[in-house]
Amino acid sequence: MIVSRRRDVVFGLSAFAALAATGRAGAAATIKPGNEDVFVVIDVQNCFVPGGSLAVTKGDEVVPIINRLSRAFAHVVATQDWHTPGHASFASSHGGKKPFESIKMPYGNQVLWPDHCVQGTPGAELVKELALPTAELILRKGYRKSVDSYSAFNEADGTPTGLTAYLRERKIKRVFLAGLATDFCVAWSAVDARKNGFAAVVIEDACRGIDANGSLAAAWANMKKAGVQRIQSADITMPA
Ligand code: VGL
Ligand code: ZN
Repeated sequence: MIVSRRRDVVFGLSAFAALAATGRAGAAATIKPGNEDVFVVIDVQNCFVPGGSLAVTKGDEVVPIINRLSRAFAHVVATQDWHTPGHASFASSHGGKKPFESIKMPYGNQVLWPDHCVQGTPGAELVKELALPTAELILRKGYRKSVDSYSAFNEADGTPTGLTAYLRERKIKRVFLAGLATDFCVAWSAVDARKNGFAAVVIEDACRGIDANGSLAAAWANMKKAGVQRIQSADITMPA
């Protein structure tokens, strides 16, 4: 029958269109953020996008995704990696060490990085195209010269940044995370969100990773173990 065959073709096309739009068959936006949810946008700074001193491959691609997603959230927070000159996480602060080597610090293992996100420099500024008009807080971290802070919640030696107290006081229960880099500041923030008693959800396609020495797979394993949920931006219900 010609009519039903034509219907098949039409259905086939729309199913294909849905797959193309979401990357997954049958995907539907099933998560609707509410008043107890916060969107924490991690370190979308000039140093971490192409052209920056610690550029994350395709790091700039997260910007339009994050800008769009932010409209789905009643509460938005952004973070900035905010190091002193000569910071302990810089390879240049340790004679003979090269970026991506590791050293032992009193608080544990420390990967050494190229100089990046130095306080007050253009590289430390949020990417110009990042548009978060409703953001309620911009939190800076990593500003103690001898202690790194990948996490937005706790410095590498455990010292709280104040974000846990802020979110608790605001009655936030669940933290959605996106930004740069998946395997360092996003992952550590997500795991610490769990440790501090929040539900944590990482929006994978709104992040990009560094993936140094297998760090991306290790980070996802750590996050899974900590009870972090892994979703895609298409899972979030957008306002009309
Ligand atoms: C980051 C390495 C060093 C990040 C910050 O934002 O993921 N990575 N500092
Ligand atoms: Zn840093």
